[in-house]
Amino acid sequence: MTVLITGFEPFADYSINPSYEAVRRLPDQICGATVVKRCLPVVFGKAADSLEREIEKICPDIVICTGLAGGRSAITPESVAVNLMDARIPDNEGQQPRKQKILEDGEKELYASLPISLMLDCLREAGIPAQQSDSAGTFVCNEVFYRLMKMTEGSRILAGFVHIPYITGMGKGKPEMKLEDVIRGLEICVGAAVRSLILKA
Ligand code: PCA
Repeated sequence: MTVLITGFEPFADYSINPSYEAVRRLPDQICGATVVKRCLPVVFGKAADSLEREIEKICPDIVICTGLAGGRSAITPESVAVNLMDARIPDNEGQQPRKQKILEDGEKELYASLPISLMLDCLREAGIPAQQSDSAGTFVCNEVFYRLMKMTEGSRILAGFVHIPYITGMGKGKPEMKLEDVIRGLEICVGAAVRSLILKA
């Protein structure tokens, strides 16, 4: 079994992006599955195009994309992606779409196929703050999430998005989590997805 997990490069004024900092430190095997890690650009269009190419190349059974949601105090698996790009800040190539659809004829919403409740149970059991989120925003993370769900629609691939909080030293008064806890949290999310797929087989 193969899991593709992605984080993002830094964006806005941040010098690091904790999503990729955590992703790149994950073990190469989790619950017997091979873990492939990639870093996506914070650029509308390009991030999802690059994800699509990786999915075609790697043929993963599970895809988990992760990104930073500064200000949140828990690991937050996202339930739903919306067909909307509305950027409050420019992406890393200066694009700033306002009130635009991702796919002209696409559904309004697409739902994650990851086992979110199981992931939340496992995270909480390990003492890691965790909560379902019902909004991945309207920036690059949501676009990647929406296009990921479109790409994997009707397939057996389990896919979805997990937002993570600031890590220690980044929050400037906003909630933070230790990098080790974010890594452990993502490892738990991957493990839960792998086990649920094994149970389905
Ligand atoms: N967070 C941004 C984009 C990249 C990232 O890590 C977002 O939530 O859209």
